[in-house]
Amino acid sequence: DLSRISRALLSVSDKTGLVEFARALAARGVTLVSTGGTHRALTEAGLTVTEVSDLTGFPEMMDGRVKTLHPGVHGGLLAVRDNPEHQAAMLAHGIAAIDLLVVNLYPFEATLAAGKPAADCIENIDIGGPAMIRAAAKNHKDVAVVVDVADYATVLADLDAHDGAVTLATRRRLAQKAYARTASYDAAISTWLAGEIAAAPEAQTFRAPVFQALGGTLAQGLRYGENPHMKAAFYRTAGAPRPGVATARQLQGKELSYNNINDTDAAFEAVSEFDPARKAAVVIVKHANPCGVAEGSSLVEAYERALLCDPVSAFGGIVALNRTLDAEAARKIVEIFTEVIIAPDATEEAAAIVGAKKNLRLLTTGGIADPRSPGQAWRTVAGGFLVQDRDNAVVDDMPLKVVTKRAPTEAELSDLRFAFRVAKHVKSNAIVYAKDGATVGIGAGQMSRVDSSRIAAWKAAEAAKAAGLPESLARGAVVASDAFFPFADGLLAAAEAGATAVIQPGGSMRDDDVIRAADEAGLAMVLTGHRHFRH
Ligand code: 93A
Repeated sequence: DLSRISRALLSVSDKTGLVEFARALAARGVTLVSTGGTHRALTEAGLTVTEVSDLTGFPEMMDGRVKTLHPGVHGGLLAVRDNPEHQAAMLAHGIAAIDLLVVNLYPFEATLAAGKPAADCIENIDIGGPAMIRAAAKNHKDVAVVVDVADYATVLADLDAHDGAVTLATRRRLAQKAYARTASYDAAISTWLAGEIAAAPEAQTFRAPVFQALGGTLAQGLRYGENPHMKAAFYRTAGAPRPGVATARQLQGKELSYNNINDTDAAFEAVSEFDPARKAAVVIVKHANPCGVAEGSSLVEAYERALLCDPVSAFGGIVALNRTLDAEAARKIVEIFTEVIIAPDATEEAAAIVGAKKNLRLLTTGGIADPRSPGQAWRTVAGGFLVQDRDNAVVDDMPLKVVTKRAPTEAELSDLRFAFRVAKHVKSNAIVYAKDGATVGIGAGQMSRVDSSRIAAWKAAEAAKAAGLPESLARGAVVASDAFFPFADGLLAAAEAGATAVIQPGGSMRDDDVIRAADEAGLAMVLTGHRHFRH
């Protein structure tokens, strides 16, 4: 396991500690070989050193770009010492074994950090150094490689402890460190080049930094971002494609905007929660929140019921469907101004009806997305980004716990599940009223849960007025909350509005108060044990 060091090749840009180390090696009988600048430094210190050109038979050339790239060097590093054929090759070509390689690389990172021009950075990309380091590290069974000034002492200590040899354990450790160094070196170069490419004027498309971090392919250049003063682009991530806005086919209409894409995604992800084999479902989205969700025996019925929830907000909204868009539904949807329709597919007749509206976009996805599939979601924060699993929890998989004296009826239970399914797609604090498989009031994005409750109840009353109905749509409805009620007040607001049953995760310190209030109001309440925060 011991490898005696007879010849060392030193080629270093950072000459810290070099002379002392080389002197110590020479004192232990090691023959020294080195490249131009290193050679100069050592001879000036009075040491006897062979020039690498003596090994290669070539002078250093092309501004030093080619100095050690030669079999005279690489043969000496790579030859397997106990392999007779390798030994014969060394003999035949006059190659001398190199037992110790000491290299630190052209200072690429420091040149970059100093803000030097690109040409200087390029010139500081070391080629021969990494080649030698990788060769010596590969052959660490016979060769020791040092890439860090801090390891000079390690090597000397080994030599002294083992009669001029370096142990296999040390050689392996040094080899590992060597590959870590060449890997980080190349990564620095690659990152720099990626930045240069992105910054170049010929890079016509804006590349969001987040894209650089995550990788992906350009789906669409965007005119601007959330606001006109913000540049933007749309990228498709790598990996298994998920049916949705990124992979959809746009059959017609003008280009999607940044906000359209974001809203269309929210709408399609929400509608994908509804199994098309069971019922038709429609989600209408405004500003990334559903403003109406409904199931129906047909798409047109589902659409009309979804629209009833909040016809004012639905104006200029995004409509997502869980089944092939048919002519009947298309005819109804185009009656009001809509930005985007997204569906698994569209019949020819439906596409023609939509086609009469030049600006309305029609997107087909080829299927719906599996709400249970795993995946990840990213968002940026100042100076970093957050990664989390996508929320793939589905209410159908949650064991519901009845906590009130009254258990929900079958009809209530079905609506409770529907409402919780929708609440998952409403920004927190989310409160959703639902009745007969349709939302009737949605309270979204409030900082206080009781405010969301009040807004949802108020929306349900407004919807009734708009439809010319005498009674709030909240009357006889059920209500879902994306997270627990911290106090009874939010629940009482729902009871006051006329709700009969509640679904919520539970888990508040005051669950008992909330349950008591539900019992007093005659509500049925179930707990899901799962929260659906969406911030
Ligand atoms: O330009 S290189 O990539 N071409 C080479 O063949 C080569 N061999 C060693 N740079 C090369 N080196 C590097 O030169 C070493 O990695 C070290 O950083 C530097 C030492 O040069 P000098 O001894 O002339 O100061």
